[in-house]
Amino acid sequence: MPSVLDNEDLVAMHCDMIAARATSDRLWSLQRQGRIGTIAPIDGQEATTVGAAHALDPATDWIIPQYREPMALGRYGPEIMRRFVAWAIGHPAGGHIPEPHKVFPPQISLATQILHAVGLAWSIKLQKQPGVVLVFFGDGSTSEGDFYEAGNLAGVLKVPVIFVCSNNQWAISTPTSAQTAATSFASKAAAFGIPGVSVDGMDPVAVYDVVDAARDRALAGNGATLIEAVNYRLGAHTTADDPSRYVPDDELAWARERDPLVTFRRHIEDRGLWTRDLQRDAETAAETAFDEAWAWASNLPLKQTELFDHVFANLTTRQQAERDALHDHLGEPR
Ligand SMILES: Cc1ncc(C[n+]2csc(CCOP(=O)(O)OP(=O)(O)O)c2C)c(N)n1
Ligand SMILES: [Mg+2]
Repeated sequence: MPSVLDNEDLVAMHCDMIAARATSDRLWSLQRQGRIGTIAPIDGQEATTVGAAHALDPATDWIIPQYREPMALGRYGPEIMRRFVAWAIGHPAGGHIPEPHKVFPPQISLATQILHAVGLAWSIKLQKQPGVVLVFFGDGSTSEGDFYEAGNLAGVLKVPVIFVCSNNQWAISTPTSAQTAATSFASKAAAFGIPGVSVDGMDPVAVYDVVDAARDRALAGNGATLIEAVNYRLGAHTTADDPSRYVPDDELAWARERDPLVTFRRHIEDRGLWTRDLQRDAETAAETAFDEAWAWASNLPLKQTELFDHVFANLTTRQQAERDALHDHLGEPR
């Protein structure tokens, strides 16, 4: 499949991957300094996220991330990183990304966001709005009932949704061999009556191409696609994990050879699009962007009762009672 990406796109994708890795490293070190809570690094999954995001139109297409992807969504603007850093600090407001940004908050509760994606895509279809919904989830999420419910409904309703299973080979310490007996995660699409495709998730252009095709299909009214992006988790599951206890050394060494930041850099250097100076400039720009996001998020006033905002249009009676109790506990007026 010929890619429609031009040289500028390739460079932009590489810059977004550099920014994602820099963000991952900075958040890791902030956690180690005790300045933020648990964080899940993205190392190894940059090409999957960046390639997919570049196939979308930020003006019309929604992204529903899991917990790693927000740091690789530079294409959707600096607001996404600012809010993600705020979320990492512990601001409830970090979970709310204001319009016109079409990005959902990070999701920790596995697979629940896949249902949200199908619901959103259904509403887009009913309201005859332009655009598609792309949802990220991991290999581990495919063992959740929500994945099957969402996939089934998407198939029946023919909604404009793109499922991207970021298969990083691990669900914490559970390897894919213990996750499924299926030949691939993409093969699960057969049960939903939708196309399923496996792609090299360490290659942003390959991911771009399959997401682009899935988007065309969705926009033409032909419904959902399941994409399995095969990559490798190069780091720990989270800052609370020690992968050296279970990831085989030789397997990790093999995966590191395929690190998208190394291989894609080589690719654009070979095409005469990239130099050592440009690499240094991009790394500096990524650090500056993180500094700005950190400064913004650190100065955000903490409003814990925001926890209850932006969940439902009208809170349930029980939620109202819980919010009132939190106000009272904090000594704030209701
Ligand atoms: C419903 C639910 N069950 C269990 C967990 C605990 N948990 C957090 S991350 C994780 C593994 C997820 O693996 P995968 O889906 O492959 O995503 P990855 O972290 O590898 O990107 C588990 C079991 C959770 N967050 N939510
Ligand atoms: Mg996984």
